Amino acid sequence: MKAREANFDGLVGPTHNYSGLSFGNVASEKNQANQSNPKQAAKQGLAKMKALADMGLVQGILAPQERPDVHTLRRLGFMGSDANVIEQAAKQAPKVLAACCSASSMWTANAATVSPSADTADGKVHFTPANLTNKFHRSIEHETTGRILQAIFADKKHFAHHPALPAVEHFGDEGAANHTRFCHQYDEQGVEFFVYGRHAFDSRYSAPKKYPARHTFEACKAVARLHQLNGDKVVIAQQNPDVIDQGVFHNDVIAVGNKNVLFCHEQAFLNQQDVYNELTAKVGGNFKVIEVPTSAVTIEDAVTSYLFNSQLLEMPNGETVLALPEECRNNERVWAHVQTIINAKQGIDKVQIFDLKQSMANGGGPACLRLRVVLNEQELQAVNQSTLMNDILFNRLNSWVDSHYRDTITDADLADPQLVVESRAALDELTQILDLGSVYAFQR
Ligand code: SUG
Repeated sequence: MKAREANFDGLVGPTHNYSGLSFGNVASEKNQANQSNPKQAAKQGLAKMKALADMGLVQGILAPQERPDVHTLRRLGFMGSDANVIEQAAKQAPKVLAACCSASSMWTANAATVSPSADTADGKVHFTPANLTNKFHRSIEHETTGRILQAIFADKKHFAHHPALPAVEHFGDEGAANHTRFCHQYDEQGVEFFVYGRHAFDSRYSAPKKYPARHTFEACKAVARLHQLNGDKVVIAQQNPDVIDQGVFHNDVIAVGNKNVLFCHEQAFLNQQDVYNELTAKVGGNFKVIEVPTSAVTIEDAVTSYLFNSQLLEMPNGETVLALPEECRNNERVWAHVQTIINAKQGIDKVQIFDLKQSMANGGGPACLRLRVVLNEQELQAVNQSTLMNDILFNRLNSWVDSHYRDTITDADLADPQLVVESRAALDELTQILDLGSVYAFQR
């Protein structure tokens, strides 16, 4: 049965702000305490979703999470009314409050790892929400993420949902940001490519020295087991620790793949040639690597432009489009190399530029904002149809953003108890629009 790749983008939540929460993510650290614009952020994301839907692709929406996360603040000992909880946290632990206000669930490449039914032994699509243990503000996402995924992919005949891996550093899991699926046709069994930053149980292996390696080898193995993948169709590779130390905090900051194409930097992986060889052997003969040399694009260029945090999209007419953030056009070397790649006709036919500045300033490009789910026709029918983008939903969500979102958020605004009231009102309406049931109820 024919299958297609659907992209589920995270809708930016009403508390989008810059709190410098992600050590190792250069943009997050650099933009700390800058004023954010949640309304613009949400609209930039919606415009990308609409553009992909207009290209004839399946585009879904993942709802934001409830922030400030009063439920977590209560777990940390803040008491009283919701307003009291916020006020106390603002006074005693402003950084903890900021973490509990982050709209970071927008980067749905980190929501989960997804294996299509063609790859799994039981023929179901498998989902494992990522525990995101390395960053406190992200470690509080997976429970709600799981509920949202189950509200969208509800049919047990087609979809299998696992809880997140044990939430400790040994099993640090960042989801699809470190996972790529290669195949010839989407409906055929593919090769699932997992990338990790370090080994948790074996100190003989190298690891970054300056910045954290968020994802472990052991997490990759566990997800491959849970998803019942065939070992002959799995490749597990280590990210180059030196580039993690230069700000490449996820593999999707230095590599992206689709079907039989891997587009990556020459310094992306440890033992890079071995990785190519294993992928070539397992994917099959026409596996193609479009490798970018340091002489053309430095690691710093890659980190600031997010050239590789792009979406490699197969159009209905068979062409491949590379969806890039505007920052790539603003970097002369990167932009020149993009032209070289297109002219070389190596497997990328066109580029499409998106303005995602609000998300980029926190280190989130086009690829961070989307979770890929390959679905056959029956599975696509079984998806909650209210979450699929179309003209009507696009207009409805834009008006929803207009009526609920602020134009600015600064550090000081996070202490405003009114923010939780506004955010809840917005999400209550959104659960109706997207038909999500009571995904936030357990937090109230
Ligand atoms: O986890 N930034 C996110 C960006 C995630 C990007 N995702 C992928 N590469 N797939 C992170 O570092 C910053 C929040 C702040 O500082 O306010 C943040 O969480």
